[in-house]
Amino acid sequence: MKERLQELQEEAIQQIQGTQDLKELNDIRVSFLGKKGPITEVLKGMGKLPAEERPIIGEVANKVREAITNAIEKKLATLEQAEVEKKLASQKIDVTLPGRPVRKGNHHPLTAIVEEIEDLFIGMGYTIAEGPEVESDYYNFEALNLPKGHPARDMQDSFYISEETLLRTQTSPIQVRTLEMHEGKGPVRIICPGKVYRRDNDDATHSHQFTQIEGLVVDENIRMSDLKGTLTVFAQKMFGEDRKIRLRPSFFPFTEPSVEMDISCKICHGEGCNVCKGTGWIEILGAGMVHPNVLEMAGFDSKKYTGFAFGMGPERIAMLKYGIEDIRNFYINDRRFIDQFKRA
Ligand code: FA5
Ligand code: MG
Repeated sequence: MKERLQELQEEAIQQIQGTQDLKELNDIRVSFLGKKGPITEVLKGMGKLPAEERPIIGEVANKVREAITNAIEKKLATLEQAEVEKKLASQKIDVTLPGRPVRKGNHHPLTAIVEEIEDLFIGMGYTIAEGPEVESDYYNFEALNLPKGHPARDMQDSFYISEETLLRTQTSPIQVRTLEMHEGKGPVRIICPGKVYRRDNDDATHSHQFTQIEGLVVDENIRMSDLKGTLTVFAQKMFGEDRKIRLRPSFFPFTEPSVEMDISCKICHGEGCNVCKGTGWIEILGAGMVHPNVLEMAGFDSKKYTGFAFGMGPERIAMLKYGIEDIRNFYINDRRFIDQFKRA
């Protein structure tokens, strides 16, 4: 019996030393030390031994168990250590690898030009006003001296939402909203940037959704010369003194007299091209002296107060300033286009 136990011990230790695998090691433990294992089997036969031999065999059996258990624990420790080292080796971090660069964003060129124009007018004492893009027929047209059925409504093909609401076709309704808020008292000096919508056919200089910046100044003794001076300062700051500016007589129902301002084309320098449609000039804004009807409807005394207003297209201004040949570039989100306008 003693020999059998010793054989088992040798056999177990051989197997334990031979394995390189944690699971296999556990299997060895179960197979030798488990309830159905050979050692338990041997001990079951102890009852047949003479009484004086039993404690001797019992002691041997305990020693064998202890030896196997110790061998397993030792092996377990080595295998676990090896496992940790393997992990460390495979998950090593190379701290000398270069990092991934973080991409810096930049302003969309349209945002940048609107902010530049805002800054310019804020510098001249204007404040910024805003209004809704879904606008009532009253503010977009009627209060601007364009009653229902007025032929000049056709100048701006509109997206109607219902009989009385539409996507604003211009930022001019903010003129009326601002005047109403002032309750008949000047001075008023604001600019209003925002999106506007028209059923225009898209081409190099027209988009069905575009941006306008409205300007409005109302006070006592405001004259046409104030408008002209303001627009000239604006154009020179924006485009440089060498670019040509011209004011043409025009018509808007909400201004009288009315003008439009053109800037000489940057693409062809006045010779005529696709962008300026062969004229050498590009229209950037409409303007004029606020019509007395508009002032009166908004609660201002038109005998005491006069004013001027203008509405410009920042896309057109950016095109002229940077030589952009197609307005659609602002809306197709091509990074190669947008990234050219990174600020220094
Ligand atoms: C107006 O919208 C008037 N509300 C401007 C105004 C304001 C006049 C205050 C008098 C007093 P107009 O339709 O011309 O006017 O448009 C003004 C500017 O918006 C144009 O000069 C042009 O720069 C720009 N614009 C007009 N239509 C488009 C379009 N489809 N795409 C891009 N820009 C446009
Ligand atoms: Mg026009």
